[in-house]
Amino acid sequence: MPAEDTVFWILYDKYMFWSILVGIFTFGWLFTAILRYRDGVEPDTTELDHIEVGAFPVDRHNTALEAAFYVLPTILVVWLTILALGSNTAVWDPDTEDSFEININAYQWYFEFEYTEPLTWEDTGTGINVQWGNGAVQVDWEDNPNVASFEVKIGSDTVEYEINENSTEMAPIATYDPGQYAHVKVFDSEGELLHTWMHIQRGKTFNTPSEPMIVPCDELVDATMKSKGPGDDDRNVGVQHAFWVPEWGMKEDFVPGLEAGTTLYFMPDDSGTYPIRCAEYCGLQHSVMTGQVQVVAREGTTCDFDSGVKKSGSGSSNSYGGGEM
Ligand SMILES: [Cu+2]
Repeated sequence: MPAEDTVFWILYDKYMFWSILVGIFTFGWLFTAILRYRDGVEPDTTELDHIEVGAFPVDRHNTALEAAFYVLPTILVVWLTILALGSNTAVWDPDTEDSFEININAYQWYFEFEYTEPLTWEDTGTGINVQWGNGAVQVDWEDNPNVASFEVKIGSDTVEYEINENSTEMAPIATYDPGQYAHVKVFDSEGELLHTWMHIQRGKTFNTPSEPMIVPCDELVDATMKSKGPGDDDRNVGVQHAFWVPEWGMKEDFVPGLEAGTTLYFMPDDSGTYPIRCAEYCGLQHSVMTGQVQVVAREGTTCDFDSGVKKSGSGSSNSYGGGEM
C-alpha cells in the first residue's frame, strides 16, 4: 500500500475508481445476460428476434457497438498510462528550483547526512520561544510551566542554565555565528527535552544511528546519494546500500562507482520522526544500519499538519504518527 498523499497514492485512488466503474459495468452486464438468457427461459424476441441462445449473432450485429467495445477500453487504457507516466515525472523530474539540497552518504554501516545549505529550525506548539539578539539568547516560556533548564551550544561550547521563577531568561552568550552549529535545548526538571531551536551550518554532518536526518517540511528535498568506502576519495567505491523510509513508501539505491551518485526527491508535509532502514544487504552489520528522519519547521514557520499536535522531539522519540510524504 503506498504512503498517503504521495503521487502513487493518488494514482492508486484513480485506478481504483476506474476499476470499480468498469467492474460494475462488466459484471452487471454479465449477470443480466446470465439471468435473461438462462436455460428454460425464452427471451422476449419482439425486439431481439436475432438472438439465438448459445449462438454468436453473426447474421445481424451492431457494428458501432462492437467498435465501441474496442475503442472505449483503448481510450481508458491509454489515459491511465498517461496518468501513470505523469506520476513518474512527479517523482523523477520535479521542479527543483526552490528545493532543499542535502547529500546522503552511505558507509558500512551507517548513513551520513551532509548539509550543503544551512537550516535553522525551531519546534512549534510547545509554548516556548527562543530568540537571539544583542549578544544574548532569550528563552520565553510563558505558556509552559515545566521548563527547568536549558542548554546553549555554539560551535563546540556548551553552557547550561538552571531556571528559577522568572518567565524569561537571558543567557549572556555571544550571538551565534551562522557559520557554526548552534542549538538551544529546553528541558523539564526530569531532563526530558521540551523544545529545540537549532542552526545547522553549511558543511555540517550528522551520522546515524545516534543523529537523525533533519529536513524542513513543505519543501522539496533534493538528496544526492553516494556510496562511500573506507578513506574514500571522490570515486564513491563503497558497497550497495538502499535508503528506505518505510512509512513514506520511499526507497532509493546507493550505487557504488557512480560518480554523480543517485538522486532522491521527496516533500515531507508533516512534522515528526520516521524510521530509516538500509534495504540492500551491505555486509555483516546491515541489520543495524538504521536511522531516523526528523521533519521540522523552519524558524518562524509552522508545518501544515492536521492533528494540531506537534510531534517532533528528540532523536530517540518514537512518534511515528501520520507518516505522510
Ligand atoms: Cu547498508
